[in-house]
Amino acid sequence: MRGRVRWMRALALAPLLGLWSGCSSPHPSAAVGGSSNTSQGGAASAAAGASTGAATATAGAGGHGLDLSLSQPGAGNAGTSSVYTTPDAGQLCQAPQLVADGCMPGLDDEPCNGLDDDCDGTVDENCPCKAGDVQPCFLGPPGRRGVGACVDGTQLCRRGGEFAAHWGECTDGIRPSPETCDGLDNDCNGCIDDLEDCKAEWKCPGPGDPRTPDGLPLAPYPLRGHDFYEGAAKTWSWTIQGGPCDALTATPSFTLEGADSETATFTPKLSGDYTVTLTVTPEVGPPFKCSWIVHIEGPGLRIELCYPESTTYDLDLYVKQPGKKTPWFTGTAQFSSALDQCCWANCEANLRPGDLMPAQTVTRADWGYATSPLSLCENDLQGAAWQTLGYCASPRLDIDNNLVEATGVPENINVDAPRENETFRVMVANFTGADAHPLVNVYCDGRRVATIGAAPDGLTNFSGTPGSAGIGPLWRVADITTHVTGGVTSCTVDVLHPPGSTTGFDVTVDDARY
Ligand SMILES: [Ca+2]
Ligand SMILES: [Ca+2]
Ligand SMILES: [Ca+2]
Ligand SMILES: [Ca+2]
Repeated sequence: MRGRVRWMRALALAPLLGLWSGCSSPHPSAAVGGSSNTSQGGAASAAAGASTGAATATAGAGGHGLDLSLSQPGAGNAGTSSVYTTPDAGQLCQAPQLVADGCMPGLDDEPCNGLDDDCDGTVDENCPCKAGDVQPCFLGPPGRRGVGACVDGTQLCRRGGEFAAHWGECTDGIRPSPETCDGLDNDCNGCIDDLEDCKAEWKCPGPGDPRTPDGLPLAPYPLRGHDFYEGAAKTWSWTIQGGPCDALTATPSFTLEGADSETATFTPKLSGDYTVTLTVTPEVGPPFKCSWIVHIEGPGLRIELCYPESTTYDLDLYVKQPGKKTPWFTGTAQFSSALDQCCWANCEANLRPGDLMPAQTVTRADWGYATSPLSLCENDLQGAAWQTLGYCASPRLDIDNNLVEATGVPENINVDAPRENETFRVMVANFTGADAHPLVNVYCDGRRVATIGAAPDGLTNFSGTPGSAGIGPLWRVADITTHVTGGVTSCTVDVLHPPGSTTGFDVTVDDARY
């Protein structure tokens, strides 16, 4: 039985817990586009100098080097004939069609729009936000957003301790970087490979490139080096960078096979953005590198739980049926589950009535949604069981990380097609009872809209009675309200605080209340 298995497992692991030293590592932020901005102005200068003077880089405001200001229209008209030799460059490589940077230095309060309007290196400083919310952002000259290779990153609203909540660093995405001869507009000035005598052998993919389609969580994603470089190579090397859970856990949220081969396969376990980097050493010439973002998009509402203790502790993710506000448990321990919620007992491919104590009849969580195509779940750890059923349920728990069925993996609950104005309460139960540090991501139509519990705004004292002996520690994370318009789902996330409080996490021990 689940309860017994879990309890024995916890006992067996107890001596190890004191030795566990934590595996968190700094989030590898902004590996793409370069964490150092200082070379960009120089590169733009070089490009301009090598060309006709159609584009003139000016010194970055404040010396941060992000400013890739171009001269105003007219300044470069003397050299309207293109010297760029790539056929893709075309007319855009001439002033005034080159993209202006749009910087407005010296703003008192920059607009709250996900842009670094004043080009001081921070996005939406002084803008209000709700702790835990995630917004798209672009750390580069505002005029370069969405141009060429440039892709938005994300930033998380931080609680801020004694200060008001504020937007944190804008990470990931792809920022302007020095132009290289690779078939891409790296500096996002509207002009591909604006370098003298550039004949690209490399064809790095940019946003929306058909060679880099969106993927699905848990589905193998093929990578083929010759899609990007047709020549002979001495070595191929692939690396993947994931999202917030990969900054937290020792076990990557993806697998990668063939990392040193021309063809590789990566399989993401989570939604969100994965940055893929291919490094090739050609038979002749220096190594070369392409980076791009693969968007992994589960439809509808997707809630992910990850935690650094996931190989030694058992935490469980719960989502309450919209409209229900009943206690989370009906008895005196965590395997006495109420069943008006999606959880390990009633939401996986395999139903588990025998693991409840006392045993009770279990029917699949059914909130009136249509079933979903098999492609959404046939690759998860219970994929064979879903294939036998012939459909994916919605809601659906991909897998219960209970250290027996699975270990070291995130837990995900999916509602593939939520309806307009439904509110879902999310709860994390600590079955092991020892102090744990969970993080919850919320995605709507594949876009991350909230991250709750990430350092430095993490949970403290999420510990207490094990779930086998009592209700134990429960974290009521957030209420998520879905908005559905024209087949597109967006979400409002309200992070929950203790009753009567406007800050802190709503954590209790031995209290089953909604
Ligand atoms: Ca702004
Ligand atoms: Ca700014
Ligand atoms: Ca360019
Ligand atoms: Ca280029």
